[in-house]
Amino acid sequence: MGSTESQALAAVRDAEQRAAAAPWTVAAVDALMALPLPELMHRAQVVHRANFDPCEVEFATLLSVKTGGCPEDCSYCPQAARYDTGVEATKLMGPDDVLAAARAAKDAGATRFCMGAAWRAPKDRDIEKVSELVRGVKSLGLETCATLGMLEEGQAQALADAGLDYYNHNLDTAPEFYGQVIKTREYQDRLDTLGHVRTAGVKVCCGGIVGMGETRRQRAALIAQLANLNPYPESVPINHLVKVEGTPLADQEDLDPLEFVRTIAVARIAMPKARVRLSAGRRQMGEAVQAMCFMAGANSIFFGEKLLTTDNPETLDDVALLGKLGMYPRGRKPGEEAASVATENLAPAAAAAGHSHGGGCGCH
Ligand code: SAM
Ligand code: DTB
Ligand code: SF4
Repeated sequence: MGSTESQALAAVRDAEQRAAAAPWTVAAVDALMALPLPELMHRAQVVHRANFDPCEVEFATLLSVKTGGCPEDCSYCPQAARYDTGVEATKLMGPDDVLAAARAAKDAGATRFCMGAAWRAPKDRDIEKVSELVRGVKSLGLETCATLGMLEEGQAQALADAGLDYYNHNLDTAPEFYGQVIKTREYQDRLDTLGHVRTAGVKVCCGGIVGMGETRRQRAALIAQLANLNPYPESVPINHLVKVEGTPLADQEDLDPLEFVRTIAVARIAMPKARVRLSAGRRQMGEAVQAMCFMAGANSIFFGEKLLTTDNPETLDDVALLGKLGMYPRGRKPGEEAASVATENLAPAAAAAGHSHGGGCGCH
C-alpha cells in the first residue's frame, strides 16, 4: 500500500473514531473546510468509498402535500404567508392524488418519497391524515419520509406506527446565525423535535441551507451541530438557497460554488455513513458544480421536476448527467438485476435526452 493511500486510510479511521467517540469542534470542521481543495476532495472520497459505492445515487422525490400559508417567518421560504411570493395556500391533499404522484415517482426510479407540509406544527388530526398517506405510500414499496414542522412526542410515535421511515427536520444553519434567519421558533425547538423523532424510532433526515449570508465558520458550525447529534442523522440534505422573489433573502449575494462543494465534502467526512443529499438549488448550479458535489461525497438527490414550490432540474437532464458521469441510481448497478424498479422506464428518457453510449451507466 502506498504511503498516500495509507495516510488516507488513517484519516478515515481518524474521522470514524472522532464520530464515534468525541464531539466535532467547530474549529476542527473549519480546519477541514480550509484544506486545499484537492486534499479535501481526496479525504472526502476516501471516506465515501469506505462506506458507499461512489457511483451510486439515491433518488428521492418530493411532493408538497400542503402548500403555503405558513405562519412562520423563515427568511428563505416562499411558503411563509407573510411574504408576497405568489405561492397560493392549499389544503392537505387527499390519498388518491398523493398515491398517484407516488406511483409516478416510483415508475420514474425514485426509491424514497418525501411529503412536505407548510405547517409550523401539525395538529393531531393532521397527523391522522398524514399517517394514512404514509401507509399508502409505503404499501407501494417506497421508503417514506415526511416533513411537517415541529412534532410532539406522541405525534412522532403515531407516524412511526404508520410505518414512517424518515422524518425531515432541518437545523438549517449555525446556532449563531439562526436568529438572523428565523425568529418565530428557536434552535432548541428543532433539537427537541429531532429528539422526539429519534425516541419514536424514526430515522432522522436533517441538514441545512448554505448561501444565506453565513460565514464559512458558520457553515462549519452547522456541520458540527449535525455531526454531534448522537447518533448523527441517517440522511443529511444540504440545500443551496433558492432565492425566491418576495422573500427577505431574494437578493442575497451569490455564494462561491466551491464553498458549497467544500460544505458537501466536510459533511461527508464528518458523517461518514450518512446519505448526503445534494438538495435544493441544483437547477441553478449547473452540471460541473453538481458533478463536483458527487465527487465530494453527495450520494442522494431530489429527482423530479419540482421541489416543493420551486423548480428542480428536468428529469431527462438528470438522467443525462448521471449517464455522462457513469453514475447510476441506487439499486441499479449496471450488469446486476434491478433491485426493485423497472429499469426500462429510464432508458427512453435517456435516449430522448441524447444520452447514448456503450451502456456503462445505469440508465440503460
Ligand atoms: N414546514 C416544515 C418545516 O419548516 O420544518 C417543512 C417544510 S420546509 C419547506 C423544509 C425545508 O426546506 C426547510 O427547513 C429548508 O431547509 C428548506 N427550504 C425551504 N425553502 C428553501 C429555499 N428557498 N432554498 C433552499 N431550501 C429551502
Ligand atoms: C430539504 O432539506 N429540502 C427540501 C425538503 N427538505 C423538504 C425542500 C426544499 C425546498 C426548496 C424551496 C421550495 O421548492 O419551496
Ligand atoms: Fe413554514 Fe417550513 Fe417554510 Fe418555515 S420553512 S416558513 S416552517 S413552510
